[in-house]
Amino acid sequence: MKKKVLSVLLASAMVASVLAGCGSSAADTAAPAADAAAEEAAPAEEAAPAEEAAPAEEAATEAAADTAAADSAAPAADASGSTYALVTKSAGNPFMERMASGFQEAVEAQGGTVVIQNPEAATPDAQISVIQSLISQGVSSIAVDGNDANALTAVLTEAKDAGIKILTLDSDVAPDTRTVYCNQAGVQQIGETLMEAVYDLTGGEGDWAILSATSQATNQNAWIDAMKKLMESDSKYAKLNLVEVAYGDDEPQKSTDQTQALLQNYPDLKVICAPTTVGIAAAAKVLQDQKSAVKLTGLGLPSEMAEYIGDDDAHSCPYMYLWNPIDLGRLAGYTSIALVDGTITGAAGDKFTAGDLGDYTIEEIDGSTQIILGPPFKFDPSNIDEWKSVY
Ligand code: RAM
Repeated sequence: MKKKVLSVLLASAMVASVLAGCGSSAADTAAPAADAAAEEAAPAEEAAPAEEAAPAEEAATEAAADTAAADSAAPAADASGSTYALVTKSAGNPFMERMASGFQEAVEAQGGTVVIQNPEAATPDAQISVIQSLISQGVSSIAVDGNDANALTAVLTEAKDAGIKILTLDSDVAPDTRTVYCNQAGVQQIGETLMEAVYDLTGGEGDWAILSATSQATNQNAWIDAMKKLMESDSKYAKLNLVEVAYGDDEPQKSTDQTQALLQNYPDLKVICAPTTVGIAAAAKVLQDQKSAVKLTGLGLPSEMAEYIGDDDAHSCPYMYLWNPIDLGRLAGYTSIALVDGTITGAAGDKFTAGDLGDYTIEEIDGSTQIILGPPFKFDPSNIDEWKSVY
């Protein structure tokens, strides 16, 4: 995957509004790991710290030139006359809101009309009813953040039969019901990154638990499976004991309750890993308020987690990871346009330019067609203040 041309503009992104700054991402700044992401080989810890990449003002001119070159090589698509829909996992999730803002910005910049649907709950049923209404509206494309791998098959087939282009982002559905999956980072890479964090924070042995989103969430389940497989296959993890996978359903209160239950049920618990931004924020507050010795890691939004990130006993989360949700939405927006205007069909090898995110090639990964945004990025006390106002 091509390195993003705007990586060096991070500094300006951080002083601009979130929307205006969405061209720069945490993944972008992790440039040295970006090429390795395609191979899903490099643990995210090897990524360059944001501050190494961010203030590289001398590279800004070069980046601007790259952008101009990309722009002249690939004229902006004209998306006017078409309506591009996004169906998020659920309303009230700040990750989804940022993703939606990126989608909207990318599509509207090309003249397209955007419809964002946030289902009331993170369930497939709630998504089925909004997708049915989008079919009635006759939208051109639907980008879905799947609440279930298989339960959306019938409604998405109906949409496809009606001539609507279907793609997924963040959380996939059954591959034969969509054209392509905009994946934030390689599944294996996320699994390895989180497993390594658990190993580090436990000291390599003892009880740990996962606080996930919903039990059907395709993305969380894939990451959890990757972690479990690593534990089974690598003797390095033999002394780690995964006591439970709890589900907070991406609801703050349920995630809080589940965290409290984990603390109560497992007195020897050392670490909770929450691969969900909603879960990690809820768990961080519980652990920090209770001055618990249990440490937390996982996937979190810097804006929600800044007060919990720290190396000392007063903070519950030494470090965590994520990617840029705004850029993930933008990538899905550009992909939607490319599908509707026929630049791509979603087949492996298809190439297109996702605006200033750069050029992408659709890859065949684990038997399904995907576009990978970039590697996960590590947030710790050294960089959290830089990022908390970005997303
Ligand atoms: C939550 C959602 C989303 C996931 C992030 C990390 O916001 O479950 O699907 O990608 O966490």
